[in-house]
Amino acid sequence: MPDLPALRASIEAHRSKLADECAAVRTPSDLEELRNRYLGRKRGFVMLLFEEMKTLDPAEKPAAGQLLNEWKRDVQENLAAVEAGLLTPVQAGPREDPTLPGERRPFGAAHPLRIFQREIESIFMEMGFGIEDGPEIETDYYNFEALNFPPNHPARDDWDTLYINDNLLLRTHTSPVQIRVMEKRKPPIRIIIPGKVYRRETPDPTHAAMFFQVEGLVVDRNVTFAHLKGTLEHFLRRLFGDKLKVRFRPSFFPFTEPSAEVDIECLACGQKDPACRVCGGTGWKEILGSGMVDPQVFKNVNIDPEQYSGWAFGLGIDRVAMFAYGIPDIRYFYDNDLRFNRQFHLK
Ligand code: FA5
Repeated sequence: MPDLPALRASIEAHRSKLADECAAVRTPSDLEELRNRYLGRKRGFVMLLFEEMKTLDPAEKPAAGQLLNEWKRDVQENLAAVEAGLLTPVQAGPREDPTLPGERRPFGAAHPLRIFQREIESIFMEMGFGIEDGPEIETDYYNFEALNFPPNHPARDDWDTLYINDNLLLRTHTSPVQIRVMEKRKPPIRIIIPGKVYRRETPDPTHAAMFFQVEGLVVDRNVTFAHLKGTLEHFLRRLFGDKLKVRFRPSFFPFTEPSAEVDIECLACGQKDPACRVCGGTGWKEILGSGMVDPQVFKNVNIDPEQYSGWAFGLGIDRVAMFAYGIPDIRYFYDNDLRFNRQFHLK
């Protein structure tokens, strides 16, 4: 006849098996089978032990009853936990198949404009230029006033932009960084400043409302327009080849005097298509503005124009990249179409 210690030993034996059996459950029918084995009304282990309890010495029955009730609750809790696990998607789904090919995570790639910017940077670095940057949200002072655009000057209209308040705006060019650099540092200065700029502009094949520029600034003693011309021609021929046709056209910028815009031959139509959408049939496309730093700008940053001279330029990276890559519309750069973006590679 069983006694209390024997009953306790039986419970312990089942308890240690139950943990393994729960861990092996994979499907709802595995769980049902396990539930029947332990809690089935007729032959479940728990029920059989309750039957055995009836044969115990009456003095042992209360303790045995308590032990069995705890064990039954324990079994129910374990099975409920297994059931909850089966309901979570990971366990409910099919088991992992290690023979399936892995998931391919797409690699990121540099944007074509970034790739082109690096190319420009490396040509200027070869010539001993450093690289600087500055804020895209600018004050009126740096974007306009320090560059010789007094308030209400009509030249501001060509550089109209989005204002954050009366004093803060999205910069319209990279030229304000010239001022920031010259305030901090005295000549000799030889830098380029790549970055994003913003304008109030109606987009068309060669104009965007947000685009990239790279500014150049050289300040030293005895710097002349010949240095400007030679450096820019060298740069453009390194980009497009020795035979590239380049022309300097007199122009006006409030912060340079004299000023010139630089055009290159239209590489989209080869100067042959009177209906070309890129050059409008002129055969030339303006890619940058440039000039000798105006003496007033030097005075604004406490550099003596009697001792120093300098030149500067501002080039549209998007415009030049269009020619370099044969892209007929500037807006392709901003469509975020991966089929377009993936065609460009860092050299
Ligand atoms: C300027 O922004 C002057 N800061 C350039 C400068 C710097 C002159 C230093 C003298 C000394 P401009 O507005 O012309 O100038 O712009 C310069 C270049 O940016 C243009 O030649 C063109 O290549 C590009 N660009 C201008 N507007 C757009 C636009 N809406 N979309 C794309 N590129 C543009």
